[in-house]
Amino acid sequence: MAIGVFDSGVGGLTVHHRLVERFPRADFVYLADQANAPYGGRPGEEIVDLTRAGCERLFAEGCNLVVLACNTAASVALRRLQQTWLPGYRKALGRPVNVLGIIVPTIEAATGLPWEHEAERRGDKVEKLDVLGVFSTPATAASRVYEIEIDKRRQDVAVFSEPCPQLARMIEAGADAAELAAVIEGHVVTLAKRIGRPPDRAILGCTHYEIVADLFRAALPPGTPLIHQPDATADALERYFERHPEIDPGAGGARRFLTTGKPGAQHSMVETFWGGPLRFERA
Ligand code: DGN
Repeated sequence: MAIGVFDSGVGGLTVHHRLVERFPRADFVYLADQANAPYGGRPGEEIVDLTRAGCERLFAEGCNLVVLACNTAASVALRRLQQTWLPGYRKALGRPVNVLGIIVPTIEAATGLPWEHEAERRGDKVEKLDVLGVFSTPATAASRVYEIEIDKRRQDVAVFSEPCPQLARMIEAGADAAELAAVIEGHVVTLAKRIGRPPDRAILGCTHYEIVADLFRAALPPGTPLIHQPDATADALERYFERHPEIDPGAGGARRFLTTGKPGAQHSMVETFWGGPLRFERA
């Protein structure tokens, strides 16, 4: 049995990478739906259908748990799939399976105690949290999931989402750093103008953006803490396995990478981030 990690493309590798470090003995299957990437500008129904197809594929590969390492899929499709598809599918499959997202863990890290701890570890400045900036795809921003979920926990925090329509596509295509930096700086400036000042903390609310986290750090005022979804997701998954011993993550240390797009190597920015070559098989 294995843990499945799903994204429209290479962004979810940022989460996968951290999960592999945290659960080295578990078996992992990563699925990139690159034939349909990016998801960020698609209608909601399409995102739901594509996400369900991705989960089915990963369950068919023997996964017991699928982590939607994609804010767009998690914000638009997760609740729908958990409520209307998963219960029946689980019965039909005859084994315990589940689908988890990354947004609630990220929000818990951004607004709760684990954050203070994380910030100290990284040497970031810990300040009172008044204004949180969220950089994401247009679909995630339009879902208002960060605003809604944060408001349930902290009414004293103002959330400003900044949709970045081109960024995931550029990262997926391996655009050069100068081009990416210019786009990121533009979004940081726009967000600061809308707020009237820079945010106190920022969430990279698209897993692709973690690959260029250094460019966000450089564009934001020095010391602005960034919330890291991969860390937050790994923490949440650890707690999940404690509560759900029936979900078996495997113990063979297998790593498979599937894509609905072009099999083979990924571009160099992804391999640099990953720390070595990555071979994708056709899904
Ligand atoms: N990496 C994904 C996310 O976190 O939203 C999706 C990127 C995309 O498909 N636009």
